Formats: sequence, C-alpha cells, structure tokens
Amino acid sequence: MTPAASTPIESQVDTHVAHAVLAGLTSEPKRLPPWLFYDEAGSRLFDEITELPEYYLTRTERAILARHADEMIARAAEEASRPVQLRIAELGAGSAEKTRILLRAAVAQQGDVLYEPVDVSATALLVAQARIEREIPAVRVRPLAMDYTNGFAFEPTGPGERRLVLYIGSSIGNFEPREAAHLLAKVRAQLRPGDGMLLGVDLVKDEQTLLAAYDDAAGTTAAFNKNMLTRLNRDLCANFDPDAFTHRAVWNPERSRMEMHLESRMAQCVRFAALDFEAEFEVGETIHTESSYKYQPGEAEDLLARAGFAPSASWTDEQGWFMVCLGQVD
Ligand code: AVI
Repeated sequence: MTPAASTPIESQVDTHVAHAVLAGLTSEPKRLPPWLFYDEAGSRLFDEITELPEYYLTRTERAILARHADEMIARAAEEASRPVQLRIAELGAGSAEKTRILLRAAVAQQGDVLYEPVDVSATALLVAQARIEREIPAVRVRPLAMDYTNGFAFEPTGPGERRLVLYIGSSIGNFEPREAAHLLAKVRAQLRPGDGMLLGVDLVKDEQTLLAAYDDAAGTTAAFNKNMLTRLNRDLCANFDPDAFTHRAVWNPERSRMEMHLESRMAQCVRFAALDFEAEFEVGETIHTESSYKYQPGEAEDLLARAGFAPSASWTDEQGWFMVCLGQVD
C-alpha cells in the first residue's frame, strides 16, 4: 500500500531514510539503497567483512598500495619546473586504514602532509584523525563531515600546492554507471590543473570467487545485508523479522555486477508505523539492496577520462583482481 500523498512524515523521522524506503518499496522490483547499510552496527559488520578470507578486495588493494605507494605519490606530485606539495583528500574515508600507506609515502617524499578526509560519519572521522595524528605526526588532519554524494566544496589549494583526491576501496562500484560518472565529474569540477584522482576499482574475475566474497561461510555478509531491516525497524518503527528473509548474492554478467538481495521466505506484510505504510511481500519476492560493479581492465581509465581526467597510470595485483588508477587534470 502506498500512503496517501498527504500522509505527514513524523518530524522525528529521518526524512532521507523515509523517502528512500517509500520510493524503494513501492517500486517494482523492490529495492533499498546501499547507504542504508551503514548505521553503527552495519559499519562494524562492514569492517568485519574487510577481514574475511573470502573478501579479497581490501587485502588486494592494500597490497597494491603497499607495493606502489611511492610511485603513486611521486607521479601525482610530478612537476617539471618547481617542487609541489601534495594535499591528500579522501572521499568516504571511514577508518582510513589503507590510506596510511599513502600518507606515509607522502611524508617520506615531502616531509609533511595535509590530509582532508571526507565522510558522512563524524565519529569515524574523529577516530581516524586521532589514530593518524598519533601514528604519523607529520600528517595534519582536517576532517570534513558531510555526505559527499550530495556535493561538496574543497578549500582552494595555495600556491605550490596540488590536491590528490583518493576514492579507493571500490566504493565507486556501488554507484550505477551514470551516477558514478556524475560523481567523478563533480570531483573534477573542484580541481585545478595538476591535481589528480586516485580511483580503486574491483575487476571482473571468476564467478566462484565473486560469489564467495559476497556470501561468506561465516555469514557476516548475510548479517550485514539483514542489518538493513533491523535499522529500519529502529528508524521507522517497522516490524521486519530479519529471519523471514534470506540473503542472496548473485552475479549479473550482463550488467557486470554483483548484486545483493533479501528474499522473502513467505508471504508477509511489513508495517512501518512511523510512515503509516505497509509493504506486502510474496513468497520468494526480493529487495535489491546493493550492486557492486566489477570493471574490465581499461574501463576505470575510460570512466576517469569521461569525467575530464587524463589517465596517467594504473597499478594492479599479480592476479589482475583489483586496479588503482591515477587520473590528472591537464
Ligand atoms: C563498500 N563497498 C565497496 C562494498 C562492496 O564490496 O561493494 C560493500 C559490501 N557489500 C558486501 N560486502 C561488502
């Protein structure tokens, strides 16, 4: 049932969440946006996922950064006529765990560095700031707590400075291709000649490896997926029974993406008391909660080029599972 157009959304309800749920659960097929995963419990579960044996993404990207960080930083700062000082910004920085590899490389090359992490979670930023300033005192952290998907503005760089924007961790893969292009174009619009962007993307690989990464044996990804329902129970006074849904991970070769769904185990009706809204589910009906696009070699460079960056270098691992690309503003 769709609520009448005049149904008021109670003022204490997060309207961003409410609108996402109303739009997603009245569409056909049903869907919910992946940003709903990341409440406190969901962020903790995601951190656990990054340590799972099946979730190759984090450790593979970390190994690429560890091996090539010096070259990445040197390339980003390359300038024939005069020395430049890099500022490093990061979108969706979270705990900035892998970023420290790049910050250490920048400190080794230029003595100190200004780091500008952007994240929707002020708590995650504070934790990351304290840890980085303790572990690498030559890094000054200037955090920016905001939802970067809704636009953002960097402080202009000074003379002799360049900005390198990091967007690592395959986060770009959670956007639809058009949204991804739009986001990179918005970043590009904030940058000046000489600035750069370092983009981390996951590459297409055998289906078995992909399926295991999104449906691990310990059930952590299933718990992460179902936590979205628990979050909606709390935020919108809903009455989901998470056990009445099954976690499904599916490889979609036509769209080159891993998909996560929640499949209803029975015919059921879920009530959202805060919205005066009910969603009916048939047995086997699914909610699409996430797409994780996987790229072919060369596609990340194309994505950067379409956003107005000149792709200048890329690095991958021995198995060709993950790729980090540098694009620069001419
Ligand atoms: C955050 N993002 C890059 C992860 C991914 O792989 O798409 C989120 C995730 N979903 C399931 N496992 C991890």
